[in-house]
Amino acid sequence: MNNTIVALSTARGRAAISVIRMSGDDAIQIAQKIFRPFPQQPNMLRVGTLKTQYFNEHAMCVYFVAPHSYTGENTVEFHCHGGTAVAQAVIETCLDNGAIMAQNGEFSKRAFINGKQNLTNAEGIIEMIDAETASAAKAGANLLENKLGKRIVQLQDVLLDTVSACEVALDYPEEDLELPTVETAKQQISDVLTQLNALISTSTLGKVAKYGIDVAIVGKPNVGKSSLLNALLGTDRAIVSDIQGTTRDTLSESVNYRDIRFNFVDTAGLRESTDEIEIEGVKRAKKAADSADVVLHVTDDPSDRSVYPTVRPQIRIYNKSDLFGNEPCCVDSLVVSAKSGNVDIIKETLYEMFSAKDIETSDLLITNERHLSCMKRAKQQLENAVKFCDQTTLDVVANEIKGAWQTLGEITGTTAQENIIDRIYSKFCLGK
Ligand SMILES: Nc1nc2c(ncn2[C@@H]2O[C@H](COP(=O)(O)OP(=O)(O)OP(=O)(O)O)[C@@H](O)[C@H]2O)c(=O)[nH]1
Ligand SMILES: [Mg+2]
Repeated sequence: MNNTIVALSTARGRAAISVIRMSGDDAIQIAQKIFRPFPQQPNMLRVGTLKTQYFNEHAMCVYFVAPHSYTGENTVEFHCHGGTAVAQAVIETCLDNGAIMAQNGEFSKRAFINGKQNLTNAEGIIEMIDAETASAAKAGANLLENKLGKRIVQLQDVLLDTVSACEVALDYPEEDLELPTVETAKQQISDVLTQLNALISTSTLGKVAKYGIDVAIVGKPNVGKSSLLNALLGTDRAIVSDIQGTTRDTLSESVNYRDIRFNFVDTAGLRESTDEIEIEGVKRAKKAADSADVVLHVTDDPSDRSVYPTVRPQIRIYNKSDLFGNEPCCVDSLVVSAKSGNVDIIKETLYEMFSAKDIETSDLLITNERHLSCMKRAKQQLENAVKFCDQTTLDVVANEIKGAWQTLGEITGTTAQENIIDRIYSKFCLGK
């Protein structure tokens, strides 16, 4: 017997419509009591009246019969007028008739429990909801389509074959099966490792697709960092002045370019100072540079060949090219004029530098840290297994392979612990 849960599935606040979802054993009976005329068959919307204690809501209703629903349970959706009060009244009516409020992600968690989705599907849904660029949404859609899930199951199948072969050899040692098995095991593990490494290596691009590129703009005072930020954003975001030390705090702002998100941070001009606030500003500037994916080291002096001290990749930007005249300069750098506003060359260079174009053609990118960490752990276990093949007995090898199989299973959720599953679903919004 499963509780019947109810929640608003669309966003809160003023809107054209709101969708209220109910799922559980009694969902259809409750809906039949409050909505008339009730749809004659499942999966079809019907217009009718939903009676609340305050007013009659002219709405639409659709129901789905278990297991043919998102959650795998009996499910009902009411499509009502938008806004806060209508949805609230409809939810209250469902509660009065025996439903209980859903927790965050509870509909999806029930879908998982009923075998309607695996963890990577669920994480794909979260990524799609959170996506702010089409590339981030595409990464989520790939998860939702189970592209990663299928690849992981394939790798797990190979490992399972390997373990079974090892166990046969262990059970029948007199058959002298051990030697060929060790060689086959090694080969199979190496194949899985190659595929795992290929997947892991897509995570760099996956990060670009999901989060974008963090770019810190640093340099001496007055070189035009804030002007550059404004030009890159196409808005008058930061204060610009000819007074040195205008920018004191870091200022972050994002902009999309060719479907990639660039997260720019403007920073305080770097110089020695006795001013307490400026010292803090410079400290923050350095911190921003050290945590960025790439640093734009800005200068307005064509003879300046200095390098900003950081381990991060950097690009030297000569700004104020409108003042340079025709001096040929700076082959190794980008020459721009923030004043002219045309700074697309910076975005284009960053776009190429991070191979962002490959996102379009990519089939599957690892965008989720949990998946990446499972893969890295499985990789370690398989590398141990290969090592053990030469050093120790087959049972130790088999154990390590089983460990890797288990670790990979955490990705789709077949071997994941309850608390991991709960953590994933709690990230969902209410009503999802
Ligand atoms: N001619 C010309 N002037 C520019 C250009 N970019 C910025 N400036 C001027 O340079 C001065 C400093 O610009 P800001 O953008 O405030 O410089 P900043 O590097 O942010 O300075 P701080 O915040 O003090 O570190 C302003 O007077 C800008 O108008 C440019 O491309 N050409
Ligand atoms: Mg500034």
